[in-house]
Amino acid sequence: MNDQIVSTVAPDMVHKNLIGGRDIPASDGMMLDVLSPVDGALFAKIAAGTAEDIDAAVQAARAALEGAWGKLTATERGRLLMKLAAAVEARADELAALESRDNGKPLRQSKADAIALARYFEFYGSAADKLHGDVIPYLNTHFIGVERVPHGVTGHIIPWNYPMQIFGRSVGAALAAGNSTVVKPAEDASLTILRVSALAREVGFPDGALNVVTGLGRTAGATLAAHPGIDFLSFTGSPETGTAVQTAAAQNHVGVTLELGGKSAQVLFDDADIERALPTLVNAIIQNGGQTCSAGSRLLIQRGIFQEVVDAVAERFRALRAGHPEREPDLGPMINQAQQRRVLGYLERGRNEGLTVVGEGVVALDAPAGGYYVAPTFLAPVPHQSILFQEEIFGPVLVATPFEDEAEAIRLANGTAYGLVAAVWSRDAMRSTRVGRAMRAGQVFVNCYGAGGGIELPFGGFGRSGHGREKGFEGLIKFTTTKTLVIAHG
Ligand code: TXE
Repeated sequence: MNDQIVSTVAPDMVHKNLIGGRDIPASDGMMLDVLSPVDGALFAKIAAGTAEDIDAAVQAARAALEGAWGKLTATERGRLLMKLAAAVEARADELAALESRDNGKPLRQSKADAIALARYFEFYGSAADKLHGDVIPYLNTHFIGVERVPHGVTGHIIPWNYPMQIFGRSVGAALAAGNSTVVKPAEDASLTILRVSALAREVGFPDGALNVVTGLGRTAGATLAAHPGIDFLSFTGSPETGTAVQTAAAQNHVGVTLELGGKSAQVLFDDADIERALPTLVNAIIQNGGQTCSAGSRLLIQRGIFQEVVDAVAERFRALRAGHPEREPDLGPMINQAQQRRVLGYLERGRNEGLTVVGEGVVALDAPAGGYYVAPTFLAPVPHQSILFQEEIFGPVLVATPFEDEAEAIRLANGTAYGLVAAVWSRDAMRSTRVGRAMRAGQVFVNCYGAGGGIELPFGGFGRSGHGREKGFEGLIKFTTTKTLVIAHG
């Protein structure tokens, strides 16, 4: 689509790339339509970033490293991030409204994402000048200093499900460590990242420290992943695209962090506090319409309490309502029509497998007709061979499976290709600790569940969930490498 038909959306909803501190249209002038998942209506346009745009952004990032950005002290970088945190927090309502329109999540969730984004900048901003190296004892005639240095120019490919949070955890850490960055947001949800990047410019980030090129994954994303000027890559998205990104990174011999989703299990033993667990079991799959990498999408329930828990969860599911994000629904629409079809496709396959729906919510009667809504659905019992037990659906679909004993619980919990998050519910502290330690997951919760996983806590997976960690101090370290200086002094 070219500039001539840009007038179909409000002028402030036509967005350019941010390269070297300037708003620049795509090199060929092309734009992408942005449809709101709330009602399917066209409401914004973004630049359809090209290979030339990515190249310009990488060059701008390199120049920033060699220029004003690279000259800042760690304390100065930290202060800038803290200023940005304050600016984001002050505009949390505005950012939330924009996110809900762009991504469809309920307003309260968008607001929580904006607050979390501010907290990421605060966390990494305050850590910037606490990131220090080491002195290693060696020969008495030598002094050995090990310095922590940034990789250089880092590339960040962001998905659409939590744009603000994933931007915060990855770009916040990279900037704190002193890298300059090139960001490719998801084509379905770029707007809050563009807005926050404009705020970064306003609070004084030097030109080129933070560059954003919007556009399609197969063009802008693939070019960024393969660009020889990139020194490290951070990717969150699907396993298939993760493979493509890592393959591209391998050609340039650079490192990559991959966070690729999950099929996380919550294990309930017969001594669990069921009343305490219930709201968490439901929220862990309903939050963001189940479009959460760490969604608690499988319930493993000990045989003796299986029916009781299934009945109680089913009852809660029947009260759930998908609807317009501004009308306090339990969940909003799916991000786009493809995702809606994908989720409905899984439900169809479940029906073909003969699985039973035990609890189903509703799509609100006043949900806009053109939106991509899906009724939350709970199925039980679901055998572990089922595709619904094994694959990430990324929608409001929960499955429950009974188990007999501890050994079977562990086998089932670890019985998918993923390994992102898990939870154990039991009043027996020794058992929950034992089982928790046996889980193959990057984060394990006991008698609680943290979909999203916390800003301060390292987050990432095993197996098909990817490798490397973001969030917490470990996430900051990931955006650095070491340089050892050996000084002979006689
Ligand atoms: O992901 P993609 P999609 C899972 C979830 C979902 C499925 C598909 O199961 O249903 O993936 O979602 C960019 N080179 N997750 O298709 O394609 C793309 O533009 C470089 C889990 O949206 O992985 C976007 O910015 N980049 C997940 C980002 O990659 C490319 C979050 C993610 O898109 C590219 C999202 C390419 N060849 C989906 N192709 C999580 N871990 O939370 C696309 N992209």
